[in-house]
Formats: sequence, structure tokens, C-alpha cells
Amino acid sequence: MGKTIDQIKAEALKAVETASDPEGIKELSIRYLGRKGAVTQFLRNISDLPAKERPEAGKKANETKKILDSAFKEALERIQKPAGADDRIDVSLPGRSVQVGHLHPITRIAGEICGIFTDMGFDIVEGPEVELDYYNFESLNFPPDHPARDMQDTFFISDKVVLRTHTSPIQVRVMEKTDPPVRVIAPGKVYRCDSDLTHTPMFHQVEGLLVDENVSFGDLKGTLTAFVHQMFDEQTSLRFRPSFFPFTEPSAEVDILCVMCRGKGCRVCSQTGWLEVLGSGMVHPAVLENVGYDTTRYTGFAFGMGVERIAMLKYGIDDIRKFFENDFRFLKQF
Ligand code: 2NM
Repeated sequence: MGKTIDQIKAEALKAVETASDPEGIKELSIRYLGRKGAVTQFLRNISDLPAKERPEAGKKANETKKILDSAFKEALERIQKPAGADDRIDVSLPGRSVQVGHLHPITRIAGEICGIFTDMGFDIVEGPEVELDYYNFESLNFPPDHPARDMQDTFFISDKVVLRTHTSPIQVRVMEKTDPPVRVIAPGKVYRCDSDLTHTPMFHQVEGLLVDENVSFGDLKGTLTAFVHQMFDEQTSLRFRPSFFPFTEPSAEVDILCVMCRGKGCRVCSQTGWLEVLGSGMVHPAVLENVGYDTTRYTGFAFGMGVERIAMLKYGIDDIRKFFENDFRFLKQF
């Protein structure tokens, strides 16, 4: 009878301790675990043992195989470590700082805009991006042949379904469900067939709506003036210019004094001294009728703005597409 498996194991572990080069370890691995190695031979000869000793011997031999295999691997790692390398930690080294994430600049500006209005008592409301033609156009007093309804400007899902082109449909849905007073702010993604330096097919809007008794154009002016002073600063004056929207009458576009040149005229304001930032007006009685409001009792004002446009002015960015390229070097500046 040859050596016991315990003897083989003890002998191998002793040998691996004194091995000092990779070749030596490889040799040991062959001598014990190779095709003609001691452990392999032992396993092969198990059938020569008395039947009742076989299961125990087989189990032990297999365990030994595993133990030796990992002992050889460990020894190889120990030997192959470069000279001087050790496992001690230099606690005086500066730590590796973790990269902290942050909100996308558009998300931040949208939050800032909404925050100014929620401070005034407006509630934030949301709605579907895939919208019925009825809510996106018809309920808002767009005539059937209005150019905005054109395939050229609107993404159609089907005859009666579109990607919303503004967040006003959210406000129509709110008015349908709620009696005045209504004071809501509607932020969200909107979609238009348009793409250049200042337009992307998807952009973000924030719109506001207030309906109550005795709401006047003066209330609209006061609300938007307070907003601009908080968003930019108290020195940023406003100018209301007559305009047209199907859903408001009268309508006004709001310009602010150029944030770059303060009215002197520069590249940003195309030498006019003013920047267009908002659309607004008194809600058209036809829109109020469509949601079942009593137009002899209630009036309202509404306004809307593009978040990217506000962000571009605030940060002096001239290409809207930079917000959507996901270039981390650009995004992490804000
Ligand atoms: C704008 C400009 C003017 C507006 C109107 C409405 C609603 F639903 F009440 F009719 N919501 N938002 C509105 C008015 C939006 O964006 C340039």
C-alpha cells in the first residue's frame, strides 16, 4: 500500500512553502495534480481499497485536490508580485474623490421657474405628451386651417392624435375638471417639427394659467414682472408688445431688457436692447366656453415660455443643441 492521502497532502503543502519560482510551482502542480500526479494516482487506485473505505477516501482525495490547487495558485500570485509591492496602505495619501452627479441644466431652470410660481400660490400640473388634437388645438380656439396644425409643424400620430406642441392642453384638462379659482403652472416636454441653432424637435415649456373673478391684464403684468425680477434681477425691466395667439385676446409678447448689454445693443439682442422671453394674454372667452366656464363671471390670464431659451439667456449659450448632446464637459459647468 502506497502513501495515505493525508501524507501526500502534507508533503505537497510543505513543498509549496519552499518553492521560490513559478517553474517550481508548475512542477509541483504536475507532480501532484497532473495526469500521473500523486493525487490523481491515488484517486485511480481507490478501487483497490476495501469497499467500506472507498467513499471516505474518495471524498478526502477530492478535497485534497481542491486544497492543493488553490495553494499552488496562491503561491504563484505571491511569487509573481513585483519586488517591493506589499499590502500595506499609505493612510497619508489623499482620498479618491467620488464624482457627484447633478441635475441637467434644463431640469434645474425648469425647477427654478416652477419654484417662483409655486411661491406665489400656483399648483404644478402635468399631462400626456401624446395628446388628442382636441386638447392640443380645437379646445384652444385654433381654427381647422391654422398653420400650426400643418404636418410641417406638428408630429402627427394619427388623424386625431399628435405629440403636444405646447403644454396648454394640460391646462384645458385641469379647467374641465376644476371650477375657478384656478391657479396652475404646467411644465413639460413639447414637440415641433423644427431644428436649427435655436430650435430642437423636443424642448421644454412652462405655461401658467389663472382664472378667477375680476382677473385683469394688470394682474398678468404684475405676475410676470415679479417672475422676471426673481428669475433675473430687479434691474431687468419688461416690455409688453401686442401679439396674436388663437387662445388669448388680447395677446402680448414680453421682452426683457437685454441681460448682456442692458439695453445698449449687442450680438445677443441683435442690437435691439431687448430679448423676447414670454408669450401671454387674457384667456380667449371661446376657450373658457369650451371648458364650461361662465364667461360673464370669470376671466383669466395665461402665459408660456421656453425653458431652453431662458437657460440660454441666463448662461449665455448660443446653440440650443448643446443641451442635448450629453457632452459631460458642457453639462458639468452648471
Ligand atoms: C402662451 C402664450 C399665451 C396659454 C393659454 C393657455 C390656456 F390653456 F389657458 F388657454 N395656456 N397657456 C398661453 C397663452 C401660452 O405660450 C407662449
